Amino acid sequence: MSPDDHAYPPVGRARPHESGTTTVPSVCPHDCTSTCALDVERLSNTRIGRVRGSMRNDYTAGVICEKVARYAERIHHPDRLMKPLRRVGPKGSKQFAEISWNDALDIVAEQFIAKARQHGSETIWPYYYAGTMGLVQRDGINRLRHAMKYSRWFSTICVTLSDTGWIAGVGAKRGADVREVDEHSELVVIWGGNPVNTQVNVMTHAMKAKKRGAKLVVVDPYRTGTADQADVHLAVRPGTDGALAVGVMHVLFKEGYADWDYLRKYTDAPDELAAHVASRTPEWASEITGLSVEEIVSFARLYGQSKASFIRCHHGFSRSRNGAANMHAVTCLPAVTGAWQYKGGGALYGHTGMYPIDKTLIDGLDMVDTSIRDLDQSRLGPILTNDPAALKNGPPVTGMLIQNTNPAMVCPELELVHKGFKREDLFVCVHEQFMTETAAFADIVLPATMFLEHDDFYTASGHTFFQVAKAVIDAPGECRENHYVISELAKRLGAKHRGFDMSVWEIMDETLKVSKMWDAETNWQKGGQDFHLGFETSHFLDGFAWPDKKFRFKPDWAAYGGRGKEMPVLPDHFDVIDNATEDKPFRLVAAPARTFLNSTFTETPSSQKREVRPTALLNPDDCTAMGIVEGERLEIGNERGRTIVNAKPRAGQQKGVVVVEGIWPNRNFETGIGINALTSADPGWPNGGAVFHDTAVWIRKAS
Ligand SMILES: Nc1nc2c(c(=O)[nH]1)N[C@H]1C(S)=C(S)[C@@H](COP(=O)(O)OP(=O)(O)OC[C@H]3O[C@@H](n4cnc5c(=O)[nH]c(N)nc54)[C@H](O)[C@@H]3O)O[C@H]1N2
Ligand SMILES: Nc1nc2c(c(=O)[nH]1)N[C@H]1C(S)=C(S)[C@@H](COP(=O)(O)OP(=O)(O)OC[C@H]3O[C@@H](n4cnc5c(=O)[nH]c(N)nc54)[C@H](O)[C@@H]3O)O[C@H]1N2
Ligand code: SF4
Ligand SMILES: [Mo]
Repeated sequence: MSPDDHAYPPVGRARPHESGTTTVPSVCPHDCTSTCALDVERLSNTRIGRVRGSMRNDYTAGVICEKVARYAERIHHPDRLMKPLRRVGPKGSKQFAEISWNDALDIVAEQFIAKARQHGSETIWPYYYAGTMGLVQRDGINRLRHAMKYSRWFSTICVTLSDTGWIAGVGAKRGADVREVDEHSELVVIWGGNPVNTQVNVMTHAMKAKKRGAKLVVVDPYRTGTADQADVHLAVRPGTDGALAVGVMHVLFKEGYADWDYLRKYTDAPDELAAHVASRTPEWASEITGLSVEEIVSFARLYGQSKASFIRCHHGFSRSRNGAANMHAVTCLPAVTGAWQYKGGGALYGHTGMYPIDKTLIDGLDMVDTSIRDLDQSRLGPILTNDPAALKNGPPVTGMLIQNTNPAMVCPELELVHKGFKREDLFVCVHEQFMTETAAFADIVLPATMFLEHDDFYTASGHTFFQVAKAVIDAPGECRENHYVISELAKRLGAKHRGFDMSVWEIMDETLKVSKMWDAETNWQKGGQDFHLGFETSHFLDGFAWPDKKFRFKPDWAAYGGRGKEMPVLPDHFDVIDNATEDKPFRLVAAPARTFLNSTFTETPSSQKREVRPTALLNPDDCTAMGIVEGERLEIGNERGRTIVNAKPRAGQQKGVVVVEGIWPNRNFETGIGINALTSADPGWPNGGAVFHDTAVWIRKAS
């Protein structure tokens, strides 16, 4: 079969359409909870113009971020990979020669077969993440994994801690709809996130509420663009949100803001909780969080007095060793005041658990063999440097296929990741849109399509629509979609599953049919299917998602295995974070930058220009005490690594907190290695999850 027979639309080619400029619908595929509905200006079969937020989706409501509005800059970038490449110089040297698709795929298959023969099938570890959130193009790699009994995937880099912490109390990954905020919320709390940078649509809705007179509170260790918009900014110490939430609950119970009728009907252990928080005073919380007693008490009163209070729980505050415990503590607040009962009240962390989609065909779930080891995505450094525990005492990883992720920039303990990628006995194939720092380590590089060049469908986390998107333009050069690579490798490896013989569109249609959802064409025509569950269910007024229907103040942490038994029984400050010490007096938050999306968009000139350079934001008093002036070169480091950044005093964060925004390319640092050289691959409690904002560091003037 030629590539063009393999899929409809023909691989790398959009459906036929009229010539001239038209506006066509699409969906943003990037790793962002907004999953915006887009209107794309199509200038020709091969070029796009402006990208706009669509009005057909009332969550997107016509607004998208600046980086995707300028997508033409990324999709038509002169540095896009166009041809398959074979490494001809040392690993990481970027010396490559062009090669045909057939030869490239043959080499990958031969290498995987040879490595598996030598070490067993678990020696191959397909490695991916959410560069595209499209379910077929992102997750098809798992079908190949399971068909070949390659090492399984323990996905930990993003949502593990936050999912665990949310589900521990609520029971399911869903919540109240942010669209309610516009008209109904009296108070909006943006907790542990910076949506001005990371999901602009939350701001659309929060600002509509604010215009009506609702109050906006932001809980974040530094003065973000989001905090700038707030009535109240609570600049906590990183990793102490559990203490803040518990201190707030103390006031809620003490001052009569607890709704006992609600508590008795909807929660598991309200009396125990009330007794427990009685000893956790605002003074106690102040000591841990660094906030004043007054700040804690007045926030508690504001929260208690507002019936319709909406907490938008973000991921940022879960990226600590105690992140799941902190997320759970925050979710206890609306259960104490009964805010769930009101339109515009309650909380949302994410909606993805609400879609009825059956992913068996996409992921090959009918072939899973649980006796095969799973490896922790975030522990790539220890894994590639042959740490026996990280490898679960199994064979070394000697073969990798990497799609949709750039671990040489985004993973913690980056020194180990790079050391591992240089191993001569490791064969790596990277399927990418650009010559990323990960692709530079590869033996074979394959050029990938972008979302406007292939079909796919998308769940969302921030809203409740399920959206289908069709290719808008033809793929440039020899770029091929992920599904093509997976299916072609399957043929060469002898992997058997019907999914490898279907087109993306066929996979979508069959998946939608078995899931009892609209078929792909209908979904596309109508601009997405809304799975909103209605007020009652989305506010858990028909019960929380547990057999006894009660919110859990006492989660069954032990059920998660790992170190669940070590966690506090009731919400508390769980002190397992990387606390500051005399040698490492600063706590580092490695926060997202506005115009980078993880490492994506670091290749576009306008983003590079806006973000300027790797910068350390410090409390002005710390700068004065250390004699540091703006722009000064600072060495920042710990036992894992060190790098150099430029100082910037910034009011609105506590002393002893340092913030470095953005996953800058390693090449942008004098040391040749970026901020993730300092972050740790330690798994969070109870059972894993990356801890990017939980890092003790020292800071010195660079020599
Ligand atoms: N522009 C841009 N957009 C992005 C991304 C990006 O890198 N850039 N990344 C995308 C991805 S993969 C994700 S998962 C989402 C994440 O998006 P969100 O869920 O919205 O979370 P973040 O904005 O990452 O949260 C970061 C904020 O959390 C704060 N924070 C860190 N530690 C703590 C803490 O202990 N307590 C509290 N209260 N706050 C803390 C940081 O200071 C920072 O301001 O964004 C996506 N969108
Ligand atoms: N310091 C620090 N580090 C972090 C974080 C942080 O806050 N601070 N956040 C963490 C989080 S939340 C996450 S989710 C991870 C994300 O880390 P990654 O998943 O690595 O995300 P990106 O850096 O955006 O890389 C995605 C890559 O996929 C490629 N890609 C996009 N679409 C396709 C496609 O259709 N096919 C193929 N083959 N490739 C495609 C893009 O070109 C890009 O290089 O980073 C983590 N790292
Ligand atoms: S806000 Fe998020 S989903 Fe929307 S266009 Fe930007 S990156 Fe895409
Ligand atoms: Mo993420």
